[in-house]
Amino acid sequence: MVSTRRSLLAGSTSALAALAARGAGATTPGSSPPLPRPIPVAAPGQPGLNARAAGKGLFFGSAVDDLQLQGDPALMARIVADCGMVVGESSFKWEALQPQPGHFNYSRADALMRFAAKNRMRVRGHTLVWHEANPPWLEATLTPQSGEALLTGYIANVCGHFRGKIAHWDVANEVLHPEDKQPLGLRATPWLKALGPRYLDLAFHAAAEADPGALRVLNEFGVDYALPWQEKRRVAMLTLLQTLLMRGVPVQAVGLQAHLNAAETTLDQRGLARFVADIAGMGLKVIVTELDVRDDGLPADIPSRDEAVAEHARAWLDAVLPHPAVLGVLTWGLSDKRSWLNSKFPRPDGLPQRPLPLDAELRPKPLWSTIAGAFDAAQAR
Ligand code: 9MR
Repeated sequence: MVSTRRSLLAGSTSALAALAARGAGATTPGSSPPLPRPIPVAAPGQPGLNARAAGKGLFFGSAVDDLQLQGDPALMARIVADCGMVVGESSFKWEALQPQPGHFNYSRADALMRFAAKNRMRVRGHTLVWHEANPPWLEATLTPQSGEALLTGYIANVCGHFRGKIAHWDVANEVLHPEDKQPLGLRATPWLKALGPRYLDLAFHAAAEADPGALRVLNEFGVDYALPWQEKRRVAMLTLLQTLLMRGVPVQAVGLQAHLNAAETTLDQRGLARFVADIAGMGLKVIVTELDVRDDGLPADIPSRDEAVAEHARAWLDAVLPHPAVLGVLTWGLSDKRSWLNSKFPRPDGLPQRPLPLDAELRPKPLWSTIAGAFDAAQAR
């Protein structure tokens, strides 16, 4: 399952690139001033990431932030060039769609829908049930008595509004937190407290009823490494899926968020590949939903930082992408211009993180080439 040969080849290519980069910066007595370091740029006319993915029956996409959608045409042009799918970074969350009880506001989400339709891109809906990004009124009103109607009424309205136009719904997001010591390793969210684990049954059934054509996804983070707390989450995920499927809950896919950490040394490709195979063995699809690679544990030097980020993602993708149940990859933003990681995990030296495929000037980085190479090397499905 793990493509060692490809990793080695890919590794030697990047080692060559690193040598070339160093060479370009070197000076000899009497020579002209150092040239800028070469950046691996997609040649003009070279296919974008989604075109490469589509050649193998996969897709590539990115999260889109509202402000960038409205005010950054250069970035949006790059999104169009590289993406076949977009997902609202915040515009489809509960606080955006129903800020007041009884009042739905689809303006931000509809703006993304129009952008996607105009540019022939598909859209993921993110997310119906989560413990974050909820309007204050919701948690104030949520009780064991009101919970079911609140949840199913919301999902019927939202999935009904977008019916037939959404490729996937993240029906439930980040539901695991074994440290909370709840049944099935579930997170002690307001939903769990009000309704027990059956809040998941209600959510998936309501989504299936309101928009049967949208793929129903359980989206989760923290299942990437052989760290004890992540191993626990993998086991909890497999048990939860088995339980849901046995109860006839219509979950169809697992989203692996893939918020990776370039300084993490416990990536276990075999274990990760087995985890994907176990999910697929239950008849479920897998989507890489929020890939980015934090670099706050790495030294500042940009070329080596970019190489390390790309190598880390390459190792992760080498383990996951070969499985035919994997449908595609989305990154959590396309350009380093803006990333949630800068506020959540600021670098100690104050420099911005470089977690995404394009740099802040929208030039492709080694991570772009890694993702392109992973699609080029993938088996057609
Ligand atoms: O990147 C998102 C950030 O801008 C929002 O403030 C935050 C809360 O809505 O959500 C971030 O996106 C998260 C995603 O919805 C779920 N997985 C983790 C992402 C990063 O926190």
